[in-house]
Amino acid sequence: MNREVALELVEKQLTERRYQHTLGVTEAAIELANRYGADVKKAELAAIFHDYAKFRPKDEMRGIIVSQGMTSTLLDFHSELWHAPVGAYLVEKEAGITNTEILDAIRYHTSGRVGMTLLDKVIYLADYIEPGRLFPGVDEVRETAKISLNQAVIEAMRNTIVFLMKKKQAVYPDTFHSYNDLIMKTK
Ligand code: DGI
Ligand code: FE
Ligand code: FE
Ligand code: FE
Repeated sequence: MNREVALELVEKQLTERRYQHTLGVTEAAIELANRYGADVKKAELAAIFHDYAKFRPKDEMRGIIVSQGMTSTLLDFHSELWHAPVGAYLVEKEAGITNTEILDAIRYHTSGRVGMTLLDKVIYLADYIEPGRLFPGVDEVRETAKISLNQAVIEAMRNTIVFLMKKKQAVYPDTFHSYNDLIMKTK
């Protein structure tokens, strides 16, 4: 699928603000893919579709998680986590994207996973550092992203975990597992 068709499909699913975020993630993902040797076309498509399910009603997402046999513990955690796996499912079903690497990068873009692929990392990081993001500490991560993909993903995960803890929110176990996995693999 080409960029224009993909953007048209996604634009209908999102608010203007979220669509602008998506364009930012797409540019960031292309840049990271070029820098770190990921497949640029796959990075572009995964970025365009990564937040496809962001505005689906909670009941619809819950229904898909149950009917598709997705990890049921997801339902015990914040509903913000749901749009990633549900998005992977809907992007295949509604947009006809079948490439597993692209679908996995969408599926794991919020939590990460143990054994993240190069493409998973590119999308995770692009989502965090795209130009529209204003998180405290994001500029540091942008700088790290120029030097080390793994270190930058670790910093983004650490910031996210700390942010959630400060808000006294539960942290989804996959988020910790992804962080630990990268820390132990990266020196
Ligand atoms: O969809 P985006 O806003 O572009 O970004 P995202 O998909 O990376 O994250 C969506 C939200 O999910 C964000 O507010 C942070 C939150 N989040 C990320 N990891 C966890 C989490 N929330 C909980 N409760 N636990 C997590 O592990
Ligand atoms: Fe997201
Ligand atoms: Fe993210
Ligand atoms: Fe996003």
